[in-house]
Amino acid sequence: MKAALINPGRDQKYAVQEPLNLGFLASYLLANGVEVQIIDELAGQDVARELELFKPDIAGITATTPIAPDAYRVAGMCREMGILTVMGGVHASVMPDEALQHVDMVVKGEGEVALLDIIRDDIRSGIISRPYIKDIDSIPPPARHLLQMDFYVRSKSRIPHSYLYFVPAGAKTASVLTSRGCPYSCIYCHNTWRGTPTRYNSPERVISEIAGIKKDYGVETIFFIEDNLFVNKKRLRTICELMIENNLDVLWGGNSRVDNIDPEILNLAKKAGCRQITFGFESGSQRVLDILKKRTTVAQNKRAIELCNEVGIIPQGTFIVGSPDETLEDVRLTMKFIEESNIESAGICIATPYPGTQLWDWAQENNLMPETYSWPDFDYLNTPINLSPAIPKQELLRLIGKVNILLAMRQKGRVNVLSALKGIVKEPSKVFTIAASLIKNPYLIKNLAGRFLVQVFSRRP
Ligand code: B12
Repeated sequence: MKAALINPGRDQKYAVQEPLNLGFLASYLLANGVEVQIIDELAGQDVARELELFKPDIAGITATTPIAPDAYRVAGMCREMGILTVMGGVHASVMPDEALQHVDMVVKGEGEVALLDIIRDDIRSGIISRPYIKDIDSIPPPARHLLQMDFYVRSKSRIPHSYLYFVPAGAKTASVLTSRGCPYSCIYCHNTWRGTPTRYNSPERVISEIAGIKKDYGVETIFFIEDNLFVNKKRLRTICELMIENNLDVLWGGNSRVDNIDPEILNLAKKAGCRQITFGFESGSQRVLDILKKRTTVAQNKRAIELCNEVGIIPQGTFIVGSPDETLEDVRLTMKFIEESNIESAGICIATPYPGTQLWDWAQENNLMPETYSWPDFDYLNTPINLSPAIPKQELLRLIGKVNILLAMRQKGRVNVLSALKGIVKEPSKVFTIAASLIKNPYLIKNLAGRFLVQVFSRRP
């Protein structure tokens, strides 16, 4: 039995990190005797050509919401070739009926066991879900040898302004996922682990996986992509101690909530190579943090930045504007927070009601859904649904542009004009795309100027 796992999509802004989800599915299938290939359209592979060569019995496609139309296009191609087609991932999990119109089968939630059952039991149609895997050490590390690692380790050079801010220019990078789940329930978030307890890989497994990646791909930096690396401090402490003991010599970053850190864990993490923590700050307005059910305070946001700066870890983070009932005054508080906090790197996005989230339900209940919308617009800046009618979207974009410029001005380090120009020379067609968007929405000018400046000034390693 041969299975092809496909990462669809052509918008390379999404190609920051390797699709570890397909890596996990592949390693689980391989361990159970299935022949597997991963085809990564986002990394530039030609799906039709690879399918012709591999001739799989089954194709499995992953998708987040903005990628869904690409996933459906690829599904159509697979079915035309007579291949049994299954879709999984966040979008198919929350919109299974929609996805089922394009494929033979949909997997809801965690995919390893479901996909193996489909193959072993020759299931050929319907919506399938299986209980979650309790011991995630039983899933082998992602089959990175099947991923386009050469493409992804160069992520920092390809996309210098991504959130991999701590990665020195030109350094090789890779990602790991060492836990599944999140015990919190912020209203803008949906992930496939909903309803399952948070599960962790053992510290020993984490160390051996990272050591293996270093050896196989020569990476100097690692990002832990899980929702919250710092939520289980006991485990993280052991991981840090083992990193130091084993002289792992890797610089790393990860995500955390602002209330999950303290000076002790930060000092140990720094010693073990931690150089960046990405926080979901979300807002400088307590009213908005409460609306988002974030269960954090503005004071905690401020303290997290101070603590990281004291220890020498870059506090990076994301902010949301345009949340339900947000007013211009709330947005101003967020801008003031960014101005006063001396944070160097941050991402700001417009509240986007992804299907499956409480925000989505809120938008439906309050009749805020437009008559038509398309999934690719669900990308944080183009959101087709305005959740805060008190602030026009153009005003939000104007304010985001202003903050981006402020952040760009703060970047320390050397000027990297050459790499920015190289980007334009490599893809001249981008100039036309940008011009078209600007004509449609002049407020984007400020935004782009800010992003361009962020790209031009990159932090000294
Ligand atoms: C790391 C990450 C990224 C990274 C890397 C993504 C990548 N290439 O994997 C980057 C920065 C590139 C990124 C980008 C984006 N991300 Co992101 N990201 C994440 C994060 C934190 C972890 C993803 C991950 O690897 N999870 C671990 C894997 C193992 O889980 P999984 O993908 O759900 O896969 C399991 C099941 O879904 C299922 N499955 C998945 N695919 C398939 C396929 C088949 C055939 C089967 C059977 C099963 C199956 O089995 C898997 C293993 O059990 C998640 C949050 C989260 N906790 O998942 C957000 C998350 C996936 N991202 C999200 C979003 C919105 C985005 C962006 C749209 C943001 C933007 N505007 O730029 C883009 C879209 C990128 C894309 N290619 O689609 C949302 C998706 C919401 C939605 N409805 O679409 C999430 C859920 C965050 C959230 N909670 O809101 N992201």
